[in-house]
Amino acid sequence: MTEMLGQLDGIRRAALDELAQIGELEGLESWRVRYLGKKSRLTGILRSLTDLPLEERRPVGSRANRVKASLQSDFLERKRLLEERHLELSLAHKSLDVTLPGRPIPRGRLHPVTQTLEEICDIFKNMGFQVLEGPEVEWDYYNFEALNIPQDHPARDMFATLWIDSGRSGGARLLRTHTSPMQIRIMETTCPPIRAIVPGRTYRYEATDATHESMFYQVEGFAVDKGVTLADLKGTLFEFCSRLFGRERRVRFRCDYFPFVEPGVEVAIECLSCSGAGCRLCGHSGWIEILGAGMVHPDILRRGDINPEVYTGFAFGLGVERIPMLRYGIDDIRLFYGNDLRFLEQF
Ligand code: FA5
Repeated sequence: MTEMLGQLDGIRRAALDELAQIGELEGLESWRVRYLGKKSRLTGILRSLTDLPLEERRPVGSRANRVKASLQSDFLERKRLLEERHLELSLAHKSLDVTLPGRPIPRGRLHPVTQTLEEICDIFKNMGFQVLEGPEVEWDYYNFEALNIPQDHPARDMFATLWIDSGRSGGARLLRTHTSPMQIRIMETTCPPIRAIVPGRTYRYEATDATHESMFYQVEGFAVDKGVTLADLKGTLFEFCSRLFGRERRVRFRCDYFPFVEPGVEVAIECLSCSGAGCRLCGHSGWIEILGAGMVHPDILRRGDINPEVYTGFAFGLGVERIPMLRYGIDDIRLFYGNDLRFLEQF
């Protein structure tokens, strides 16, 4: 038995010595066949275990199995090492081809609505307006009460509202239905002359269709100074429309009602999709309404601590999505927020 144990130790030592000498991956396989293959001395000893007397079989068997397991793991470790070295060498010998064109990096771009917002802001900044932002979660007071729309006023129906709470502990909160609450907030912190625009998201509890979304963008415009008239409002909006849509595009200016302006107007643009003939996009009217506007109601100025005997002002609220719809002939507003890259990548 001692002799067999000695043989096993000898096999292990010889195998390890030889393994350490192998410097190339090709030499490894013949080592494996010699020391671990079917015809190896180790396999021979394992096969002949049954010929041994019972008391020798267990110690010799267990030593032989341990030698086999340790040689197998030494083999794998050596293989891993040689493979690593091989890879390093082949990389070091490869020359770098600097003329190879780089892989194109996918580039993102601004959303068409963001692009339009930036363009609108640039036009108004150019006319001397400053850009301000306001909260999307708003108090009932700013969204309605302060804008001459008290509880139970029928005009609340114009602004289908998403309420956040009922206001049992203080004022009720909601998702702003328009950007007009900023008229009051601006007056609370600024003295005339005021010229500001407020871009931002607005929300309405509305069934969506080709021209209506429940979340959409508006840009509020607000100007207060001595001697501001309806002619200033009309001039500002006509100039804006012609800078955005081109001088030849027809603009319609007609009466409308909003409780916080007097008089109130709406501005519509000739439908670009059908050039006024009537189509699905314009509801077959030939026109698309893009904004509501008017002269700031004296009550609103008073609420902002501004004397309406001295100052007058105009305000407007512009729907942003309708502008790229008009310009690019997009016939469904829902495409903007559908996250379809095939649509978005066109802008
Ligand atoms: C208002 O929201 C007023 N605050 C505008 C205003 C401001 C009037 C200042 C007077 C003075 P209106 O509900 O009409 O008005 O909305 C203004 C514009 O927002 C519309 O002309 C339209 O372009 C856009 N709009 C309204 N509802 C939606 C909707 N559901 N989806 C997309 N755009 C909309």
